[in-house]
Amino acid sequence: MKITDAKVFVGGPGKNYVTLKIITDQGIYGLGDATLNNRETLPAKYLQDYLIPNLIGMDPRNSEDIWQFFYRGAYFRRGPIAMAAFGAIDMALWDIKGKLANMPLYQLFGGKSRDGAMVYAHATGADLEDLMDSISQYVEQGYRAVRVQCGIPGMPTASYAVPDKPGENEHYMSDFSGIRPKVEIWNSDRYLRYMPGALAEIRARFGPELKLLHDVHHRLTPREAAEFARAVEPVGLYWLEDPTPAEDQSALKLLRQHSTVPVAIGEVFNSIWECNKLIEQELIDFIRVAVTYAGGITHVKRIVDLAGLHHVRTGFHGAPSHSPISMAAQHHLNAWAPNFGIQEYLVLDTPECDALFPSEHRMKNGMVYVSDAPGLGVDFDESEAQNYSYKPGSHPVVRLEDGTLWDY
Ligand code: KDG
Ligand code: MG
Repeated sequence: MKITDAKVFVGGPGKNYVTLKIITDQGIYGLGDATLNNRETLPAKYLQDYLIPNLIGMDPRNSEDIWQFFYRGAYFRRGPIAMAAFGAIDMALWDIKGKLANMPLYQLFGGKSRDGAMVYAHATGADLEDLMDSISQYVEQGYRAVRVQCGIPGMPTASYAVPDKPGENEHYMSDFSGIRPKVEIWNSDRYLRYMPGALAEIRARFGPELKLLHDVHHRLTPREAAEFARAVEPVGLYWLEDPTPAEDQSALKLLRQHSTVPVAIGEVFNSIWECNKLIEQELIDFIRVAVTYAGGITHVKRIVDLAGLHHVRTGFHGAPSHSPISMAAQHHLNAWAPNFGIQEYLVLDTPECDALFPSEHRMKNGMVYVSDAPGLGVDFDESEAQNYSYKPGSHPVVRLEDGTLWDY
């Protein structure tokens, strides 16, 4: 069996998805997702210029050797661009393998460990009352877990994942006004004074059963993060996400000395080499990698197995950065993983998105039910794809009130 061709598409409804289609001499094709939010053209170019010319003629069944060929064969290894490109190839090869075996991927991993996988939604508010309304809407839809973010009084601009005005959407999802970033102003002191009380009010309003998650988005110093984690301990968070910038991994030791709040990290990690110390030293409780930028199913499955040895559960990244193709790969891993925790779920379930990526994966009452179709169980409509093209976009940058650049 041989790979005869591979094509890359960039674009999508309200997003720039990077979709790879690998075609074989037996009429079976596989799909992969190389979307790297706001840098989408780069993995696409890496695929087109370097990886696809090598891929043609290879036997698609040898997904492990192909992964090793690209990873070990690249002298300058790792990084999100390369790992997103390898990840897309790997997903597509697993898709082909599943179709050859006529089995859904979770069967090839070891079968189902659960019927449905719990997901969490993003509740967001310009202020606390706006956030309470947003949480109520998700609770009414049957969600059992919600990430909660709200505006901080006195902050000169909206902060991370918070709309400017009540009722609007969180703005990081859809800023395609160009490649020059907007500026958000941040003040850690105001955040530290306000947010623990706001989280306590949310807990009081919604009771003990609702799982509450909160994302600090890398903005605190290690000492501040330890103070915050200790302050929010009575809230009983399901997790505290990215309390500090992820590069300084020893920062979490200080937090651990002062708090037992569960910590979730890893959405910006792209290899097991960024996860292994945090996992082995049991400094985190949830690993947040995604099959997209962390080298596909082959590599993420290794991370999941390592995490399982150290009581670390999965909480894969699932912001709209990912297309329904990598989300499908995660649905299969979530159905299988013995150490599954939760799945972030922000697939844009619009008619346009469903037309571009038809699939039988279903979300109901805050649970995802994986499709039994062979392979990934998601398709890609090339004629629909002709309706979309690349739109330049950007994440905001963050500055302190005196102009100092801070972590987004
Ligand atoms: O592209 C960046 C977003 O995916 C990120 O800001 C979302 O932090 C995020 C999350 O937890 O979903
Ligand atoms: Mg996050």
